[in-house]
Order: sequence, then structure tokens, then C-alpha cells
Amino acid sequence: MRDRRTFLKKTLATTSILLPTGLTRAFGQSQHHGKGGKFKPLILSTWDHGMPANDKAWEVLMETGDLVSAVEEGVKITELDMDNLSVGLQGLPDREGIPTLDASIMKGDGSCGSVAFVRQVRHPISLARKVMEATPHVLLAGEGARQFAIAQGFPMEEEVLSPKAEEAYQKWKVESKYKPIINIENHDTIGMIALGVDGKLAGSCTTSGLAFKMHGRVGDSPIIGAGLYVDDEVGAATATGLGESIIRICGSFLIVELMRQGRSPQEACEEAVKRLIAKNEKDIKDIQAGFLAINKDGEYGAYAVQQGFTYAMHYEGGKDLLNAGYKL
Ligand code: SD4
Repeated sequence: MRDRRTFLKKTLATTSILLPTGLTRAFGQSQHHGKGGKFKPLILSTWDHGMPANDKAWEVLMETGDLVSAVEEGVKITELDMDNLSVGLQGLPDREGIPTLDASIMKGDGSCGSVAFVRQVRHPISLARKVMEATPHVLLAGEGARQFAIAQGFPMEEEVLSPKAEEAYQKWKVESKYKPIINIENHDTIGMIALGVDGKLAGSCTTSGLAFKMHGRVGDSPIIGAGLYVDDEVGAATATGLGESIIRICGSFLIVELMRQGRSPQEACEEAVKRLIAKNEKDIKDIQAGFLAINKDGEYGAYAVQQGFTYAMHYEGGKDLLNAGYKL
């Protein structure tokens, strides 16, 4: 067996220095992984593409101080990334060949908005923000979400698959096997959580969901409490991976509640992974799911079911791409 303990130890080694302003700064790439590291402000995102998304979010945060705009603008970078096949309209389509998108956004005061099963909208995260700010609702889905987008002046994109998505879809159609199994090595959904210097929190999550899913399938990403949860009193969490397994345990809400009861972000993510494994035991070998969490003190954590979950972090004075610990 691979030496998981050593791996985790490396991931959890921590050193940071508390500055008098309440800001903390880390020195050196490997010195601040995992619990104990304290950063304010702090932005965390899922997967490698979290790096450019964090750059944008950081820039917006520094320019405007607006955490919600930071987490919106950050993930919009990923929604436009033509190499990303799990976020945005260029993502892999459902089994009918149609890309359908899910997204959510949340502030630590409980305001939130999301869209599910939405078509032709280039930036579902911005539509989710509109749901939060311009309607009395939390979640709009399908045709209603599209009509709301039109009413709000969002341009409607043509439903043409990106060349990469078209190629993958044609290959899939040869056998047309419906197996809602996520590619363990290659997820791309982006979840972003951010802590401002004032201790306020916000988060965003956006995805095209599972490749070749059933038409109408909605994952965890637009479900507040599953793919994303943010509470200024405690902290924030976001999820990536097989949405069904994450919804089953209300993953992000669970992590925030565990932190409320005193667990560190790292401990809370590990407990959520344990719970997820227990509730999805039958298929667990084929499931990947990963969680990210921060608390209001600027501590953070990450953990996944399987090896391979990376996350990006941006803080005062630096940024890193890190490997999360894993259970199996
Ligand atoms: C979903 N959680 O729709 C998303 C997929 C994902 O990396 O995270 N892929 O189930």
C-alpha cells in the first residue's frame, strides 16, 4: 500500500506567521499545508484550473473588496476555458448531445442563488447571482431559468458542441452506455470558497455536470448544502465529484456543521469523506468526491475519496496548487 500516512503528514505540515493586522503570511510553498495555517484573506478552489480562477478572484477582491464579485468573476474564467470539459457550454453534453449547466453562489449571511439544468447561458454563475439578488427565490431550473436569463438580458448562445465535446460525444455514441461514473482522474467542476479580511465569507460553484448524464439530471453543484455552503458564523465548504454521492450526505452543509461543533476544516472534510464512503459503499471504488473547507479564522482543509484531488489556494503573498489527502 502506498504510504498514505507520509503523504498526509506532508500535506498537513504547517507554518505561518500571524501579522499584527490580522493578516497572516506563509513563507515557502510546503510550509503551510493543512490545518493550522491561517490566512486572511484566503481563496480556495477545486482542481488545477483553480489557479487562474483564483488569480482573477484575488485581483477583483483586491480592487473592489467585494467577495461575491470575486467568487463570481473567478469562476467565470473557468466557464470560458475551452479546455475544460466539465464547466461551461463547452463541457461534455448529456446523452441527448445537449450541454446543460448547474451553478450556485452563496454569501455568509445566508443569501444564495442557483440555477440547474440551464441551457444556452455562457455564464450560469452570473445567472445564479441574479437569482440571489433579483428574485425572491433560491433555485431556478430548466426553461424557467433560461427565460429568466433572457429577461435579464443574458445573451443566448447557439447550442453547438465544442470540437472536443463533439468528438467525445461521437465516441460515446458508438456504445451509448449509460454509466454515471465519474472519471476519477479527471474532474473539472470548479468550486471556490473565499474569506475576506473582515472575516466574511462567500462561495461559488459551476459545472456542466456528469458527462453523458440523463437529460434533466441535476448534480450537487446547484444544491445549496450539497455542492456549496457558506456561513459567516463558521466557515464555508464546497464539493466536487460524483454529485449523487455528495447530495446523499448534504456534504458541504455537513462540513460547515462539523466545524460549528469544533472540528477543524481538515477534520470536517475527512469526516464528510468517511460519511460519504459509508453511504455509497457498494460503488465506492468507482466514485471520486472531494471537499474543500475554510473556517472564519482562515484555517483550511481538503480531503477526497481517492487520490488525485488537487486544489488551488491564493493568500496574501502567495499561491499554491496542493494535493489533497485521500481515504481509499
Ligand atoms: C456533478 N459534482 O454534477 C458535479 C461534477 C463534478 O468534477 O464535480 N465534476 O455531479
